[in-house]
Amino acid sequence: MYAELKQKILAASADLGIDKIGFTTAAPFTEMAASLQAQKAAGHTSGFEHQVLAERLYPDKIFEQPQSIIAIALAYPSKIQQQVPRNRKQRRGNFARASWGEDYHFILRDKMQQLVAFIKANTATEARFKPMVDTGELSDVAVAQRAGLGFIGRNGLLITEEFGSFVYLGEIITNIPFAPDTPVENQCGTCTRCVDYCPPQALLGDGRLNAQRCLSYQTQTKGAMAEEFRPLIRSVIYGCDICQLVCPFNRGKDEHRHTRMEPKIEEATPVLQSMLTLSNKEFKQRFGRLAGSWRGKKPLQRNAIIALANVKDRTAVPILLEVIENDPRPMIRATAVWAVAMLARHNEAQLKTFLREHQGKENDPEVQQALLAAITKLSTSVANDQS
Ligand code: B12
Ligand code: SF4
Ligand code: SF4
Repeated sequence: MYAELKQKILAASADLGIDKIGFTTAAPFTEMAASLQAQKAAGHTSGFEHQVLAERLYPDKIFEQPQSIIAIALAYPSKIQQQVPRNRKQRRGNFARASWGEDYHFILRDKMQQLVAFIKANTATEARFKPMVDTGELSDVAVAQRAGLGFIGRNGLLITEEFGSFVYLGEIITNIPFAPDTPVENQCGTCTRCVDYCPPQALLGDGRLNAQRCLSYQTQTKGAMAEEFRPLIRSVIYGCDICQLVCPFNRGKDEHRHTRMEPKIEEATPVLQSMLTLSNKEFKQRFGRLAGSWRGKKPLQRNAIIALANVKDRTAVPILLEVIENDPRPMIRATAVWAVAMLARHNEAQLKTFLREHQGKENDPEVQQALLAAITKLSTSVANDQS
């Protein structure tokens, strides 16, 4: 009876703009329990995961009498189609691909709502549904893998045959007992490229990662970024795509199936200096619709300051000095002090004088510490220059 409905869903999903769909049982994800527990105990989690372990493992803890789970994937672009303007005095930063176009949570929620409406219209059963994407209880990659959408690579991501890992995932728990599809086994073979190329060596090698070391996580924290990670983010101010870009399964994959996912240049690759003095209103207007704005403007501004130092944009020094003098947030001032020291040439005595004068005005211990480190750095480079 439900085999026919499943066939109808498969046919309709393409019309709804769902790029891949699969079905699995609502059985517990017990095989993940040990890994989830061990990762938490080792301090390898980010804190962004759903925190109640039992609800991650047992679908019946979050849905009354679940019978199956429908998993969906939507493919997103990996290349910007327009020419990004290049200007040495207006260096640009980048958002990772998962933050291109409109926030994917909205797009997937809409698709799942349409799918639910279609199923309701095509069944006489008292059908119930619980859709989720990213912020739900379940592990999206584990559901997708079991539903046959693809395999989980050494980079921890779900890799599909058609679109590589450049897919967003969502799932719908239901009381309809759809027949499950066949899970896809790991196909990494002897490849270890993602593990080898991950700049902070965050990947453990078996599909798990130390999220605390992952640059994607590091760009999303609200406090100061540890100095170890600052040069590693280069010009990326949100997320990280390296373990996807080096993956052979992503070679040549660049899908443009959803207009809402198309990146706009000024959003996806903003001029870094233009980000430093944004008001809250301007920030919301420019970046509010991106997935990467979910933590607010402070982490992105911190990352933009770090990126300016990384790309060696010396034209940014005046605006950074303004930030040090006027920005009310100590973490932002401290990061700007660090960036100024990174951008100073050996003999920029003027900058040292500015920083020394600012020491007298600064009340915050975090900024005082950054000032001391910056002045020491500049003094050492001057001494080295003269020797
Ligand atoms: C928290 C989180 C993060 C954290 C931690 C990531 C992580 N791997 O744990 C941070 C902020 C670092 C992050 C980064 C990114 N994320 Co994220 N993230 C999540 C979130 C919310 C939960 C992940 C989770 O549960 N981790 C649990 C920890 C403890 O994982 P673990 O025990 O190591 O478990 C892993 C293994 O056990 C393995 N596993 C589980 N079952 C099985 C079964 C088999 C057979 C095998 C081999 C392995 C295996 O996979 C598990 C997850 O990696 C999911 C959405 C969701 N609700 O699932 C999105 C999600 C995983 N993220 C996503 C994306 C796109 C990213 C980024 C690419 C974004 C970017 N460009 O910066 C990076 C990639 C980093 C990476 N290599 O993982 C997508 C992935 C899509 C895909 N194709 O797989 C998801 C699914 C969101 C979505 N709905 O589309 N993310
Ligand atoms: S997203 Fe970047 S930092 Fe995180 S695991 Fe992948 S390559 Fe490493
Ligand atoms: S880069 Fe290699 S090891 Fe990593 S996920 Fe892709 S195929 Fe697997």
